[in-house]
Amino acid sequence: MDRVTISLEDDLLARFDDYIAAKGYTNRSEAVRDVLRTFLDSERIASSPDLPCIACVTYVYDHMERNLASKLTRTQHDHHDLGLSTLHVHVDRDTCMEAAILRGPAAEVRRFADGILAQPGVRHGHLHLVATEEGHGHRHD
Ligand code: NI
Repeated sequence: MDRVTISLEDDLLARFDDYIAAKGYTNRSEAVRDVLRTFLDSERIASSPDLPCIACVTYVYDHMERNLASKLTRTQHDHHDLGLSTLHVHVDRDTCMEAAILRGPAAEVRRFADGILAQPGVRHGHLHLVATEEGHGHRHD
């Protein structure tokens, strides 16, 4: 690991220190590494539609909303090659939350997620995309 020294304006550093304290970081280096990684990965994903990704799309919806549950199921079947697993939670009498784990090229995963999140009645949608390196499989032993 290389050591680098950077200069920051006082108010920018103060904002950064407030942020990392609120997030529970105990040192700046770890926080800077995480911020850089997040920024660079999102730039890479945005500029490389074919980049292999793993993703989690989460959303909340009302299962009594007309045809919505079957439309969401239809969308998932239309993209069965991208979906690895879906977790469904019955939040209360009317509300459901789903978390779908997807794997595929960044642009296709985003299109799939957009197709779900743009449905009328789907709320609190969020897509978390993480770049994976193809051919860098790992073992859990
Ligand atoms: Ni439900």
